[in-house]
Amino acid sequence: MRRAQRPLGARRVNEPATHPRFQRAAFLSAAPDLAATPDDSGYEVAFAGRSNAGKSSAINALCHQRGLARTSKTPGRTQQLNFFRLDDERRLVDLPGYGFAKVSLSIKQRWQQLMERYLERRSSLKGLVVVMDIRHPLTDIDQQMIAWGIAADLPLLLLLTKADKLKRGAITRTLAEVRKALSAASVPVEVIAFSAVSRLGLAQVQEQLSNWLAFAAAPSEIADRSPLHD
Ligand SMILES: Nc1nc2c(ncn2[C@@H]2O[C@H](COP(=O)(O)OP(=O)(O)OP(=O)(O)O)[C@@H](O)[C@H]2O)c(=O)[nH]1
Ligand SMILES: [Mg+2]
Repeated sequence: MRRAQRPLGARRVNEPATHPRFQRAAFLSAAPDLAATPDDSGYEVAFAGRSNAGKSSAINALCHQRGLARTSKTPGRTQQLNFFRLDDERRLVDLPGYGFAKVSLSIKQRWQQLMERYLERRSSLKGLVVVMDIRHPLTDIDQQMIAWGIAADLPLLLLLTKADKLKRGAITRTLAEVRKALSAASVPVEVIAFSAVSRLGLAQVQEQLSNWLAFAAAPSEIADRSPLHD
């Protein structure tokens, strides 16, 4: 289900305002382990990625709230699963970052077990967003995360973020490389160039997440749809 890409140079002013369904997001809880996670019911979408990749910034951009998920220049800031409530049955999750240096093997193993189990067992989890710096996508540990997502049969959205740091040609090349690398995946994979700064790709992310979270289309969206494509 590839769709035509939005123009890469699209400016922030051209992006539609965030839908109220995301703007309403509020912090729900932080869980250090699976036992502390909220009820496993309804619909959940999780954001995974290397430390400092831009997960929390992506969630904030998506929800139009600067301080919703805490961002930091210090890698490894988010060490718990942070849950954000969209409504009674829908949540976003900011997962602990991975790949940061200077942590012990036992912390790494604990993280690995937590991620694998969460992806495998969480039945409300409807899709996994893997956030990668567009300048260094698909590192070994990203590929491990993607492999766990595929093993758990989760549809994937690969968000190539910090696209504001690259020129258009390099963005297009990287998009093509990452799509090619995942072309044989056994789950649906969408790859989007994104920037929390310029808001490039924001509308596409909202659309994908709205599908996963089973938000009913607003009446105006239904009216816009051609009957041929219903
Ligand atoms: N230029 C640019 N900087 C970004 C973008 N997204 C995030 N950043 C910066 O990258 C740094 C890390 O962003 P975070 O959102 O905190 O990253 P994170 O993945 O949540 O990191 P951890 O919580 O440590 O796992 C911050 O200094 C952000 O301001 C982006 O799209 N463009
Ligand atoms: Mg974070």
